Amino acid sequence: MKKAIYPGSFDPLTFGHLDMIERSASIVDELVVGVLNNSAKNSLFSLEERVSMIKEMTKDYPNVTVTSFNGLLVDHMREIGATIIVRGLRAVTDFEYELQIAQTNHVQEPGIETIFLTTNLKYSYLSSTIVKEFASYGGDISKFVPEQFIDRIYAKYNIK
Ligand code: COD
Repeated sequence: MKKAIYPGSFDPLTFGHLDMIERSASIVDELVVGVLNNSAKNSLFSLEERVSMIKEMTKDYPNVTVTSFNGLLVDHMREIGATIIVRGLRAVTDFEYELQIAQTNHVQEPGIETIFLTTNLKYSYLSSTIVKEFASYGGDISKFVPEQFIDRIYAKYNIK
C-alpha cells in the first residue's frame, strides 16, 4: 500500500495543482494533499479556506484525502503513515530548491522518497503567486483557477 503526500501552500489551489493531484492519484494507492499551516507566511486564504477549496475539488477522487499540518513535513508523514512525497517541477528554477528539500527530508527520514512530476505543458507558467498578482489588478484568472473560486479570490482584493 503506497501512501503519498502532496504538500504545499495551495494559496490558492490552481489548475496546475489540480493536474498534479489527478496524475499522482493515478500512480499511488492513497494520496493525501497536505496543506501547510504556516503562520509566518501571510496567506491570502486561511488554512480552513484552503483545505475546504481542495476538498471541494477532489471530492470525486476515491483515493484522495486532504489534511493540514504544522511544523516539519517528515513529522506529519510519520503521523499519517505516508512514505512518498510528490512534488511538481515547472522550470529549472524549481529544481535547486526541490532537490535540497528532497535530500534534507531523505537524510532526516531515510524511508521517505520524493517523486517529481514534470508540469503539464498547459500549466508550466502557472503558480499561486501569478494568480494573486493578476487578481489583485482585476485581471482575468479564469484560465488559472476553477470557476467557483474566481469570485472568492477577487473578494479578497475587494474586487466585484
Ligand atoms: N505545475 C506543476 N506543479 C506545480 C504547479 C504547476 N503549474 N504549480 C505548483 N506546483 C507544485 C509545486 O512545484 C510544488 O511541488 C507543489 O505544487 C505545491 O506548490 P505550492 O507553491 O502550493 O507549495 P510550496 O512549494 O510553497 O510548499 C512548500 C512546503 C509546504 C511543501 C514546504 O515548505 C514544507 O514542507 N514545509 C514544512 C517544513 C518542512 O518540513 N520543510 C522542509 C525541510 S527543509
